[in-house]
Amino acid sequence: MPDDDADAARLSRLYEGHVPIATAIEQLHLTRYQRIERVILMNLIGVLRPLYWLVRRLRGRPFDVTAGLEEFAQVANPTRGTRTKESHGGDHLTAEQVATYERDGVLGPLPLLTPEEAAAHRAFVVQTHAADWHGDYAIGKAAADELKRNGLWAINHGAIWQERNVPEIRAIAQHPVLAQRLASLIGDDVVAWRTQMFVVEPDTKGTFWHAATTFTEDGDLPALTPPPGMPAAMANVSCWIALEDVDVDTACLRIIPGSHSDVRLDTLIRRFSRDRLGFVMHFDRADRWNALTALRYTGDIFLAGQVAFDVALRLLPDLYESIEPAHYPMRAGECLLFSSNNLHGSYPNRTSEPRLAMGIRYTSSDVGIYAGQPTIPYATGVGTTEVDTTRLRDGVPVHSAEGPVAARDQ
Ligand SMILES: O=C(O)CCC(=O)C(=O)O
Repeated sequence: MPDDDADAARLSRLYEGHVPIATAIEQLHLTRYQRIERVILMNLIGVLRPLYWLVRRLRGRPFDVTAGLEEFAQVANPTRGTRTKESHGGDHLTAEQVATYERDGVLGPLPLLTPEEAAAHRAFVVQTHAADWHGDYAIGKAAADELKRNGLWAINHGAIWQERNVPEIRAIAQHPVLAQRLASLIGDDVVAWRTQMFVVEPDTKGTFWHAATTFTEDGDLPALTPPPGMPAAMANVSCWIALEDVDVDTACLRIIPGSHSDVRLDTLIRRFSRDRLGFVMHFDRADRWNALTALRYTGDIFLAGQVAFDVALRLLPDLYESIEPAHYPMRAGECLLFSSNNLHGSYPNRTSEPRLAMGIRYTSSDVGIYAGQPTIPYATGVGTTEVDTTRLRDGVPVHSAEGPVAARDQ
């Protein structure tokens, strides 16, 4: 097959369930003022670009975003658990399941809650959110108010339920079955560092492809700091619990199994956050138009992410070339374990009901959590196991001869 056809086939596989960025941008409703402002800004950037590159060249700061990326194309991701079903019984994973996780970075669906428990939990989340339950938000009141003003406030944004110590959430995060499964992957000191609800509203697009190793999405500082020698893709295991039956019409997850071993996209995105202006100036006119629109007029980070994804696919023509997206229809209460560095997203929700899922992110007690970020008072106050927060320094566990700070899974 000629290269162009291969590229087109790869793109159409990846884009199944999503609209191309140009269409998505065209479909946005911008006010007249925003449209005029956008044209002015585009022209301004167009004029400033040659000047920008001249200054940059004179200061000896060339722009080579793909330099050295090859070394991130195939990273080994060994798990750290020592307990398996064969050695410790119970709900630990079998050695074969652990090997599958190492290869694919995804395991499941696995049974967890009953459909009745999932339905009850779903109702609890919806009611609690609708009651505007805590009135102050982990993302900050100003950001919450802005989202509400723009009609964008969703369950996702209340997001970090765990920090609020909600017993119903805590009970699921500490589920003993999950603790044992995770111990087979993470090791004996499992910490739930963040819980979140994921909603896909009725008749809307699903979550666009993304990957996150150390979760810098909330700012420039990574939420997780793995210890030396731990591959970033193993710092986090995500557990995604379906709160109703999901399939390709109801926004089930899509994942590219094995893509957690190719951290080029994540590395590019981190380079982007260190040199935003350089990247934007590097974009061609169409990409600048799309990026400007998404970032300035929508607040939709996944739309901006789609621009970055398109650019990354062009810069790295072999990215995800030989790996196939898989989709994961699930029954209510089932869970999927996956490395968040696997490229993942979801299908559109073509029904009239919101699709709700609960996400729990787990790590190991020797990984720094929100290190040096004073705004999160107790990131790991609750988890599958308890963390002794009195022994956290700047959010990072302080180790001693007595061993790790988190209790062991029972
Ligand atoms: O539920 C979704 O649509 C996306 C989930 C996701 O991004 C995650 O679990 O990290």
